[in-house]
Amino acid sequence: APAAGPAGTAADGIRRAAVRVLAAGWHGAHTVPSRGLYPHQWSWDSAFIAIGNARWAPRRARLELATLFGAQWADGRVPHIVFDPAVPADAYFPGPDFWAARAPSGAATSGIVQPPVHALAARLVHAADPCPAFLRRIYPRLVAQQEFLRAARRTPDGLLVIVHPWESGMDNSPAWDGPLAAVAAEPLGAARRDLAHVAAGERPTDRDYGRYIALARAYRDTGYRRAGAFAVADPLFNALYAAAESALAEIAAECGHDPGPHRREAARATAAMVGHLYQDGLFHARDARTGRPLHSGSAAGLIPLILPGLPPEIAAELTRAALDRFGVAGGTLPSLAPGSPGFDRARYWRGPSWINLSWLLWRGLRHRAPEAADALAGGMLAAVARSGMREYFDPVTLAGHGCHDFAWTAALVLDVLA
Ligand code: 9WN
Repeated sequence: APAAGPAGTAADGIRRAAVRVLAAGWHGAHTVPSRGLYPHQWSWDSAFIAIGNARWAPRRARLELATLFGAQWADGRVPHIVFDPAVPADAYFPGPDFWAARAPSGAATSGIVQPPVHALAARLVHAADPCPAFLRRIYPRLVAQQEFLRAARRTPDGLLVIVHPWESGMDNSPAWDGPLAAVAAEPLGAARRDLAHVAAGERPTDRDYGRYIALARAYRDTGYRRAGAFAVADPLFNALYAAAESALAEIAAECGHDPGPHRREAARATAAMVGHLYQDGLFHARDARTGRPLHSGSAAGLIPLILPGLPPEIAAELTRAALDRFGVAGGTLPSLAPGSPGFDRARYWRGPSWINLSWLLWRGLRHRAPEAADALAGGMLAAVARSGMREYFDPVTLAGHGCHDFAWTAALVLDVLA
């Protein structure tokens, strides 16, 4: 952990820096992940941001979620980007013209989703600053978000699939290399904007982008109803879906509704993951088109530790994997187990440490392996003390990578410090 400095403790300095980043990213009703690289509202970013804002500006936390759910579609889907009309259309690629989608509210949005962290966020926002009216308003929205996933994305064996790597939140994870190899890359039709902000060696490749665009176009051209040639069951996405049902059970009880159906759905989703995605001490994604497991060594496979109903023997094996294969006792969680094919300490989701994954695992380990959880908490603080609120970090040296002043990094270290 960082040492105390002359101007107060190191924790105070981190807190002040985090609040500065969140305040600078606030746009009146939502927060941008990064002012240059990601100038709109992103779905799972907003959930993490709300969790941090709840610690110092709870009204902003509630408004963040309300704004995002204000752009929810009639079918319940929460789009992964809500475009800010005040930002030039070409500031981010692919922008609103590419996605060509509108929510009933009139907001321009994308048409894909991201991991459903929002019910957990709503529960934590309420716990930090109780507001029954907020919970009552957001509850049916959160239920509709889950219903969309069940209706549109559930396979016969009870798992949810994502239809685009961007839906995983871990865009260029090596887990997707196999299924993506079957997708023909297409010309982008416009310039990548990300490379104006971040070095190419820290971002997905051009070939990745050609495939991302081909898949997004194929889905778009069916009115976002039938997906292109990519369908995978991801343990991170499925774990967050099941965790959302557990959070919804608590929210339902607070709102005077029956928590039973949510509890049962959480248990059912957990059992489906254990039955189909767990092998040799880790959860693995599965290609829903071929039925094959995708053994990549992705840290997504540890995130089911957040599930309260995980069988204890599996929780113990996963904890062992976190310690032995990912080395979390050293304080960092690499996004890919070191030594796995494709491991790269600087390139995006292929090795660097991300604060959101560390935070999720920290929560999962707190009651199971408190020493490992404390090491992760110390490691998150050490990373931002060394390099600032960067988007991701070298898991060995803690050097910063990606953009600066990244909102969920700031938000989640505030939560760790609370
Ligand atoms: C595509 C905003 C988002 C995060 C994702 C992260 C990155 C976008 C991009 O940025 O993805 O959605 O342009 O690379 O991978 O997890 O939500 O911070």
